[in-house]
Amino acid sequence: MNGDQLVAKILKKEGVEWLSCFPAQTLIDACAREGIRPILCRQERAGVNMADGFSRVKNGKTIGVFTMQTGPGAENAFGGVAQAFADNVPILLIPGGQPSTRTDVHPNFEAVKNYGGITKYMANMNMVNRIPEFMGMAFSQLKHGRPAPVLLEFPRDAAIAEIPDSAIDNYKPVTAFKSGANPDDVRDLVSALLKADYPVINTGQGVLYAEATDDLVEFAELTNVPVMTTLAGKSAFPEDHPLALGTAASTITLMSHRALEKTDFVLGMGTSFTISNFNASMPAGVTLAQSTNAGEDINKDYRVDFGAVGDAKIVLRQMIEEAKSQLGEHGRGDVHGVRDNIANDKKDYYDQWNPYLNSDEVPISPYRVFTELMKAVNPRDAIVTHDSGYPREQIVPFWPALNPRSYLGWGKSTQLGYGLGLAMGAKMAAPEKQIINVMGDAAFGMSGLDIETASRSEIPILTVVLNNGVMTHYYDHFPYATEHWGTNKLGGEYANVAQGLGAYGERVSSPDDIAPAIQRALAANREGKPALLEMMTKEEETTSKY
Ligand SMILES: Cc1ncc(C[n+]2csc(CCOP(=O)(O)OP(=O)(O)O)c2C)c(N)n1
Ligand SMILES: [Mg+2]
Repeated sequence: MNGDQLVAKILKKEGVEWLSCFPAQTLIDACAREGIRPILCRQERAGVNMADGFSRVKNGKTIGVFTMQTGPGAENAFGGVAQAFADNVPILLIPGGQPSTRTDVHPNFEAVKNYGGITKYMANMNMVNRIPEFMGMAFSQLKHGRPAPVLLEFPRDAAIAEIPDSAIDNYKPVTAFKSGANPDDVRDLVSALLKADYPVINTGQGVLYAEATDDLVEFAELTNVPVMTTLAGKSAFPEDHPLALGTAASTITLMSHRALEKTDFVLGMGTSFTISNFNASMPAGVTLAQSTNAGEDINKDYRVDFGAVGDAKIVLRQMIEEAKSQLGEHGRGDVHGVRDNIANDKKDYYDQWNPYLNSDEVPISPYRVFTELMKAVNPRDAIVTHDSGYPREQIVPFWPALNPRSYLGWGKSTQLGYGLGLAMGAKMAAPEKQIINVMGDAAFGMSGLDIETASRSEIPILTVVLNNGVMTHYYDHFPYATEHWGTNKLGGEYANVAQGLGAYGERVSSPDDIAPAIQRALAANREGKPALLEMMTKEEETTSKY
């Protein structure tokens, strides 16, 4: 066999059943022959985003793979890889590479020379007999430590070089090994948490990757500590739980806001504790504790007083045992009136926001769109994601994430257009779920043509475009250009575009028409067709910030 065939067979052994791709790349055909379904995207960034959405929903247990040609393919994928790197998503990139006779010649693009800042490991897989070694290292990097993209540049000469068929026999799929924390660290952390007056837990996506939601619920109930999530951690704790504070991102629930005002102790569970525009800041002067499997993130942005380094599930089991040894098998009751506080804050929150969520305005309020979506689908059976801009700001605090990965929160980088590929990758990972991505009109412009990928490949997702004809609030960033040139404005008929790309498309202008239009779109999805609903919305600038 040749190098391509060997890579394809190794991918198969690693559990890869499909890959997103864009040619010219001979690996695509080798994979197809191994029964790995190739899904050809319309541009590389969307293909990378698909691999990313797949890895997220699979919690990195199976890895999303994207392959593309050397030169333009490798160059054009950069944005997608940067997004995955910023959000800590494990994906495997296999760009073609210059043959060894053409390296180090201007202006040939060499991926390994250019991707260093946005991958955790990369190599030039330049000798056919080293393929198993490189693939093993790549999968090991993907399954250990802080998740991130990994890149194997695969030059043509290694791809066509022959190797005995037996080369595949010795390849063993990578096992993910895990570790817990130092028991003394766990004891100190739990002791301090139990002594605090109003401790809260801020949960990140480490809990999702460790599949530790049940353990987190158990610990929270045992100790009666309320739980908020970061943007990436949204869905790691059920948002209908009496101890749930909701999401604390750039926009934040009132329950999270008040808890952060009151607290004297925050435990960051499975989080990098990154300071970002899209995460709530931790209050000054409170005791901080942090648990992560990436030791390099301890003390990165916040100096912490207590730490527990390890896999979130193992650490939570340790914390549960420690809490039981201090409190007894049944834990402690509602020592700080926490549940009533949350219930009261939640009532205040919805008293304030129900007028927005039930708005009858024309043009339509985006909040009303979310309300109708929440009524039309069971959030437990859905995976929802936003795009960059006000759609994210507006949906994040209100969409109820009730089970793990039912919402994909993102925003360490905030690339417009990411949500579409992400949603398609999520559908590949969870075909039984109703996938919804909510994007603005500027976001659609970035990636909308990949609706055709969804039609052609029968990936039936629902895209909701909030078409307000502007980039919301951008008039404020360039007032002169707005007044004289309309630089904040956009135009387009996106339902028509979607129809032209083979999807079900419908434009909705009146609030009364939202619910029936959603039903028609969901029906199209059930028939295997992607759908796009173009909601003619107002430029709504009000967001849940306190
Ligand atoms: C690739 C990229 N370029 C620029 C930005 C900055 N940005 C964030 S939101 C936004 C405008 C979004 O407008 P739209 O999609 O119409 O959503 P709206 O906020 O109007 O609902 C821009 C330009 C970005 N996030 N990504
Ligand atoms: Mg807009």
